[in-house]
This record gives sequence, structure tokens and C-alpha cells, in this order.
Amino acid sequence: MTQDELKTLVGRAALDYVQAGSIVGVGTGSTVDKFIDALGEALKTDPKRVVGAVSSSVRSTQRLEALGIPVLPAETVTELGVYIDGADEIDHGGNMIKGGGAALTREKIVADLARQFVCIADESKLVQALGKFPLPVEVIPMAAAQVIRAFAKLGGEGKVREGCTTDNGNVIVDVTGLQITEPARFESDINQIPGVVTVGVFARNKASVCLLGTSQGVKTLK
Ligand code: ABF
Repeated sequence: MTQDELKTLVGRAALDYVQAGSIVGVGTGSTVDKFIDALGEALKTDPKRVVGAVSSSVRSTQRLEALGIPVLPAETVTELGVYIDGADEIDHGGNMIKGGGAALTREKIVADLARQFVCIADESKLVQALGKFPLPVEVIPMAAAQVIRAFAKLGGEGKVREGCTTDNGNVIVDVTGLQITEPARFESDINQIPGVVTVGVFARNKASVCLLGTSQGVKTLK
């Protein structure tokens, strides 16, 4: 199966975790796009399959609204049953690297609202240890050079992502050369660097379930 077919498989499988008539938390990326497509198909036969969504990006908001799904501001919701999102890397403990789509800040915010975080990914995203994928970090523009210097002290090489401004008006610094052996501690440490808005390590609030698309079907990692 192609990667696109695997993404479709897990996008559809994620529907099983969405309670009928609920407000669903929606992440960002091409795999999440497949989930949104599946939601759209479900709504054709069951208009109340969901009553709304809280979105993590302009990209996902546009796709949801195009299907007629009301998108609610995060500040109007106190809790969600489930948050569905992709990842750039996920390890066997559910820790993730996210942010390849530059939506990591709002993804972390919406994920924080949800009781359950369901990660949907094709099998290429499953890794033994995080860090091969360049680590995205959302940074206040004035602090970019300082943050790059701070990562250099940790053995990382940071580069500002060309032509990218996040939905929040910030820049993304992508960092290579890191060994992330303790994801939760690393996430907390990087959060302390002045100018860092969000680091693309999702370990303090990691996926409770990962639906992995494989050529043998969907594997559920808990
Ligand atoms: C999103 O999922 C981003 O954080 C991450 O970069 C992306 C993975 O994208 P894709 O599903 O297109 O591989 O949550």
C-alpha cells in the first residue's frame, strides 16, 4: 500500500474514537486531512456524527468549514473527549515529534483540552528513539538567533525555516543533531529557553493511543 493509502486507512480508523454528537479536537497535516475527509463522508449519512470541532490550524479550519462542520474557538470549550492528530515521529511510548506542519503550538493547546489523544500515522513515523526528524521549535522572531545559540550548546544545529510564519505570527527553528533520550525532561528544559513558544516534543502530554497504518492493516499501539 502507498503512504497515502496508509494515511487514508488510519484517518478512517480514527472515527471509531469519536463519540457520536461530540465536539472533536482536530490536528493538522496530510494524515489528519484523511481523518477530516472520513468525517465528511460520515456526516453524509449521519449529520449529527459530530456537532463541531476545535481546530489546531487555519489549514484544518478551512477543511472542516468546507464540510459544513462548525469550528469552535478553543476558549469556548472546557474539555474534549478526543483529539486526533498526526506526528512526524512517534516512539513506542507515545512520545512524539510534531511541528513539521508548523502548527505545533495550537496542536499542543487543543490536545491539552482532550481526555484522549489519538495519534494517526503511517508506519514510517514509528521510531525507536526520537530525534532523526529535525525538531521544530516555534520561536518569537526577535529571539531566533539566541535560541539557535542555546541549541548549539546542546549539540544541535538550528535553522530558521525559510518562508514560514506560523498562524501565531512566529517563526519555526528546525534543529538537527539532537539525541532526545528523555523526551519529557527535554521538553520541559527547552520550554525554559527565553523566546521559545513551543517545542515540537509531545511527551508531557503524549498520545494515549496510536493508530499505525501498516500494509497488514491498522495496528493499535497503547
Ligand atoms: C501534525 O502532523 C504536525 O505536527 C506534524 O508535522 C504532522 C505530520 O504530518 P503528516 O500527517 O502530513 O505526515 O500534527
